[in-house]
Amino acid sequence: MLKLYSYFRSSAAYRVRIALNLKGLRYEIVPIHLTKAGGEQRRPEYRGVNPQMRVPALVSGGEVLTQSLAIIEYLEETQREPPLLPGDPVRRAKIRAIAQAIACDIHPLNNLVVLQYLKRTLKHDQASIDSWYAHWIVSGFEAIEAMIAPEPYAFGAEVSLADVCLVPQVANARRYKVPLENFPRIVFPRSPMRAATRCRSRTSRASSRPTPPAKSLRRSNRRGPKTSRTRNS
Ligand SMILES: N[C@@H](CCC(=O)N[C@@H](CS)C(=O)NCC(=O)O)C(=O)O
Repeated sequence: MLKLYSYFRSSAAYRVRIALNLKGLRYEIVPIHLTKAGGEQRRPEYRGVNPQMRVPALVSGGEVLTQSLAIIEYLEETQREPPLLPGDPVRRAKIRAIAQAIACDIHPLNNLVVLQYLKRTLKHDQASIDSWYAHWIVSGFEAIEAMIAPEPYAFGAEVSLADVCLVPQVANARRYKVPLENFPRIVFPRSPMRAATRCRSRTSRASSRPTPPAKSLRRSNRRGPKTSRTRNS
């Protein structure tokens, strides 16, 4: 079975959970708590899994794969149905552009290590950090708003890699109370987006959504309670 090192609040891991569930793949989650006890991602055991000390990491056939977009493209190549990238190269490039606008341009500026550096090293207060966080989402979303045309998904009638990346980024924006009323296209496809957000593995019925892990260290696709105060991306 596939094994996903994941943190419930990680939007990068959330992308992979959505892709796994859309494709109906069975997987076991190994929770890596990013803030508890200095961050489990920094422990030597996990550093051995992913030297970047970040989630997600996917173990498939004994190989460790990292970087959410690389993992999703691997899943796309090994489990084509349902496709997250269309056959047409132009549409594929446009979908990848949205995925990269989120994963390469917005998210890295709001990642946990960045927020911790702003707080602990540069001594910014929480209000400035929240403003930083909102700024990069808003400027990124302004561009993305002009690049998609929900019909009802970001690029047509079928869910794509763009939606797989948009859903977690919108969830982050909502968690930080970033105003989204100027982004009707991004938030427009409410029911289909919700469907993608909540999509469950056909085999395991695991939810992709950010739910904290159960008390046990290791769980296999079980849902936990709903809230936590920890802030990160
Ligand atoms: N580009 C990477 C980003 C991975 C990443 O930064 N994950 C965050 C959580 S969303 C993380 O593990 N952060 C650990 C830390 O900041 O210490 C990907 O797409 O997988």
